[in-house]
Amino acid sequence: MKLPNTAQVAAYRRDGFIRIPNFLDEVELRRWRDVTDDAVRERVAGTSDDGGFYSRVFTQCQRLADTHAGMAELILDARLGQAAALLAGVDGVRVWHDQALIKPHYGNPTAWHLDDPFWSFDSGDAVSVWVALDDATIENGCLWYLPGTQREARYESTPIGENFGALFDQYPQWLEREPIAVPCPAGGAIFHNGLVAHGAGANMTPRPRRAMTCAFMPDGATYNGRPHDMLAPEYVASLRIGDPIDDDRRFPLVWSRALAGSPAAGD
Ligand SMILES: O=C(O)CCC(=O)C(=O)O
Ligand SMILES: [Fe+2]
Repeated sequence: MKLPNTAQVAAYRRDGFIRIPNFLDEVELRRWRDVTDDAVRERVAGTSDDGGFYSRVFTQCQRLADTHAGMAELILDARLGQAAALLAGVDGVRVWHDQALIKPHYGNPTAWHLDDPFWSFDSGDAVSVWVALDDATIENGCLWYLPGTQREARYESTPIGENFGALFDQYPQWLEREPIAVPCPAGGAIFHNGLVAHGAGANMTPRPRRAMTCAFMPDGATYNGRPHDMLAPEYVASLRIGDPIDDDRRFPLVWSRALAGSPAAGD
């Protein structure tokens, strides 16, 4: 697993995303694929596709690390957290949620959206990693970004629904911007800021486009009052707006400068 270098950190800070090809080596990629396939198979066993639009945007499985030991090993790898912390420029990161995102063959596009406004903390430093388990291409629904939009975003959520461009009703000033397609080879990773505008095209191929992702919350992020499945009722009951979301059991600290006893240096 590769840590971002100085140029990649600078590009991330400017654009709100960075692609790191060869993030995983071949052995690691095989493991990420096997573990993700197994964890998803286990999670979806006995459930059925409701046939709705969203179920064909992707098969989405969150918090697989909570129920699958192999996935926990991958997601709680301190190097993954260190890469995220280094890009965001923060002293520590916690898992908000991992999620497998398997866009099925001929799957629907992923509507343009921002991530952080769905979440229970407001932060300009939230960072997600998106690991390509298959080559993500223009044909099968790779990610697209509007560079720099993380600096102009507000904490208002747009549904990831059938209305592909609904985000632009909220941000008409972004309609004139040119989006960047970010194809990513299998084993590569894209890191993005939780406030940067992004989406993905339809999968125009007869094969799935698999990705394993994780959203990291900067250590010290505080509760904003927004409900979310990640916050169990008994935990919400213990939280007041402004309290740090820092229960180590629910939101593990994957990497912190203090624990590592070293800077988040990448090169
Ligand atoms: O995989 C996709 O199509 C969308 C991914 C995404 O929105 C994310 O990782 O935040
Ligand atoms: Fe997203």
